[in-house]
Amino acid sequence: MPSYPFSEIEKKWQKYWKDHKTFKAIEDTNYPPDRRAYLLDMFPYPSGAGLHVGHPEGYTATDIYSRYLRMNGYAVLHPMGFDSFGLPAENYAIKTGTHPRITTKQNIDTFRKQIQAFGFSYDWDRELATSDVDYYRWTQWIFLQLYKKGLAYETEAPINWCPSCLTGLANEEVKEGCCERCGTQVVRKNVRQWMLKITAYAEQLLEDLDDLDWPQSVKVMQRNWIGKSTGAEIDFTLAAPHEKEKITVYTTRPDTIFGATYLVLAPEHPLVMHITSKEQLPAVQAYREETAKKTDLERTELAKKKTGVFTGAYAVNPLTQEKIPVWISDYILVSYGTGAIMAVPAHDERDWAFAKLFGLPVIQTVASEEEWKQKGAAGDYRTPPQECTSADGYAVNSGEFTGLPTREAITRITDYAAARGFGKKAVNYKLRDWVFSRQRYWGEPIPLVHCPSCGVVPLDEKDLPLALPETDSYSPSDTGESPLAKIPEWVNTVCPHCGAAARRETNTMPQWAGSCWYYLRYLDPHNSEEFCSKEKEAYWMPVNLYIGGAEHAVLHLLYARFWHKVLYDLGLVHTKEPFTRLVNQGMITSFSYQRKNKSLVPADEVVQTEDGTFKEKATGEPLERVVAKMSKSLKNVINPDEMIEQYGADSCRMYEMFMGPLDMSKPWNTQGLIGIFRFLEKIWAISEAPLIDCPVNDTSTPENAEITKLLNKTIKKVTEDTASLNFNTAISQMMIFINTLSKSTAVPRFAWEVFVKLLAPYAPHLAEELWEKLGHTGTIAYEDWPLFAGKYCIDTECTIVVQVNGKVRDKFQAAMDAPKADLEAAALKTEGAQRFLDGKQPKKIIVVPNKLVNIVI
Ligand code: ANZ
Ligand code: ZN
Repeated sequence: MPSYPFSEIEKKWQKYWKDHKTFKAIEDTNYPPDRRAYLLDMFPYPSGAGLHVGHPEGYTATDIYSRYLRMNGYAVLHPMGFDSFGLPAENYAIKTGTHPRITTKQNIDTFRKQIQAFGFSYDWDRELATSDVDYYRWTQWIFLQLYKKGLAYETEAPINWCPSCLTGLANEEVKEGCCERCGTQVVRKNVRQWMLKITAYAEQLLEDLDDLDWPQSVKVMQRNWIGKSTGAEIDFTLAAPHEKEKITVYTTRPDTIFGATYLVLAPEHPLVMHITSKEQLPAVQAYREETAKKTDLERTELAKKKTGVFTGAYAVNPLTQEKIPVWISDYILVSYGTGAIMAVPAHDERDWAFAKLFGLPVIQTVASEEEWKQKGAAGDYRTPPQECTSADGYAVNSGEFTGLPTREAITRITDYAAARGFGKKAVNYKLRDWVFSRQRYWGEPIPLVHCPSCGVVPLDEKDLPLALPETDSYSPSDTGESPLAKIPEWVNTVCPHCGAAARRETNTMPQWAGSCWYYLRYLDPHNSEEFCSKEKEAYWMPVNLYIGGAEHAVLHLLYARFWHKVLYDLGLVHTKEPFTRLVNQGMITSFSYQRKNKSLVPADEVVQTEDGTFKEKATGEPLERVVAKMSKSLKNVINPDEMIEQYGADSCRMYEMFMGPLDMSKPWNTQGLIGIFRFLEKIWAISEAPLIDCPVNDTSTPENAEITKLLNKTIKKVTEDTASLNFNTAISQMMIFINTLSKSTAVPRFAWEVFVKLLAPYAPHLAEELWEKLGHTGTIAYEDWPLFAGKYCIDTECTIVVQVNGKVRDKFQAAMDAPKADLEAAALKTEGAQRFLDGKQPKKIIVVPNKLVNIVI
């Protein structure tokens, strides 16, 4: 078999595509709107580690789809760029003194080269990097629009503070109480922060999810993150000596109010110091100080034991008129609802734990369906329950509301409170405003000025960009201020409003800012007048398919939707949502090797024995092969450059698609890549043999008839599977076809031409070369996608499985749609059936046409 010269072929065609700008996207209005496609990859953060084999998984998928749509007559926009602001470059600069601009440029150059080696059909003229001043000028411009719309505000707020990175973190960047980047325990600290009012869009962000063609899991995560809760606010008047004051609580269960035996305030609640009695003051104060040190997570999910202090004050339950004590506890968050609750220990787990700890009374107000059936309205529900249940049921011990099903009781009691002026319906969201500032250097400067007389003044739009100044000191100051605060030439400026001496804002934007709108800049990346022209936006938007990792379910994907909605409300984009369809690629894992005690052994310390099992080199201990995340320490990281070098880009692309369904996690196995390489070698070998000329879909010889049938079936399968992103099964079908061609004595030219086109999106370099070998000039990229002739796709024969008592015993070939009696007779004659029948008469025979015959004996 002549070896397949992939290296020359791939270099040759990559140069051709570049020289001819083959994949340049143009806004040609001859393409109707439904023939335009915007296919987007989540652009990479150019880390120092270089490309991971997980990156090209999604990129190959969008690339196959892009190439497929071009061949189907679509105008396609398929761009690539870099998300290049962020902490690692800055941390590296602190360590080495190399400017983040320099390392970022080096990393981008490496990434670009690695990505280009795969032969993706990007329009490279649209490349962008979020840290380029021509790009972030428009990030700053959009920020000013948000600011002018009242969606950016400054606050002195306790934030999640990483004592190691010396920076504030968004809730999303805190993982189990620790900094997502460095793992240090996060603490609370008061810092001056810029916030974005994403909460103003909570309802729209929630509602519009319904119409998106996104994975259900991502939608669920966004819904939970937004966390809409409906209930009521109810006022509790305080008892003397504070009878003029009231505490408003938020509850989702107003139906349980007859069981509210005490109130709990968040320790930071503004009323606390006012109502606390003299005796309780020291304890309350000490408790407030303790609370200030804890994060929300430590106060809620991580808290093992409830804590709290009595304030000495009492309130009156508006339905029972009972005097009930007012406590403070850190399980009540000041930032949610009203920062105060009515505690119903019988039906809320947290209240139950608290009441048990402090010996507070428990009153049942909901009976389960079962209990209600047994005891009914006249039953006795006075004994305090032995456990807490939050399930719905029927109201009990609830005065005139007793007997109402929970949902009805909620409405009725809310209405009752509203009619008497001590309550109203209320909605709350878990979603918090977005902490939009970082005390770091390598980010977009926030284009605002602090003037002693005018306050905060936005820069004039014409004074953008506000460029990052040069410096060689990237460490944040230990006051928590950004390194920019240490550059007086930059900080000191004049007020754009009154001209007096003023100071620039020194916080920078978080890493998520640049990725909130990059898909819009691709539309018009060189525009120096606007962030993107209206015509181009109208031509391409919205994004038809967006592919990327599932880890972005709530961060990037929620922030980008938020900015897009703001731009929509400003009339700057024409759709409410940016990404119509989203697909998450599965993670590419790797094999790893595990000892009996479950510890993992680095791959280079493992040998494979002759019987195919694995053992540890040093000790000979048998190891089990398991699937794990790729990691440097396990030495199981696959380097894409080496794979391309050894097997070529086409093999790598096809292998990653052949590994399994796009959205599933799957382990890398270089043996599988070699299998694909052999498949491409086979294709090459066929192209080296002479072709025969005969009419299209010729059936004049048995061999041609077989090829014609299989070819049309292959067109059908590859078309359907490519269109539905089922690339692995499309490749299987191509393999079936090639196996048949390999056995044939002479391959008809028409069949080969069609196959090369089917191959083109998957192995584009090889396909271009084969197309040229077929005598064509120019690129295959815009050739018409083949159509199948339906009549050749119909099967005339099928395989019938023979079962005896439900177990498979034999099979035979039959004509499609053969009569049942014929199938029964043929099945009984098979050797497998004969053996098990052993002369007996069958009790029953079940026939499933075209599939199986089951003989019951
Ligand atoms: C009384 C009650 C009785 C409650 C019952 C629940 C069950 P979601 O669904 O998360 O909105 N709550 C209200 N504000 C709170 C705060 N700032 N910090 C901690 N907890 C707070 O939950 C709303 C419920 O959480 C509210 O309804 C309140 O407890 C509590 F059988 O009120 B409930
Ligand atoms: Zn001023």
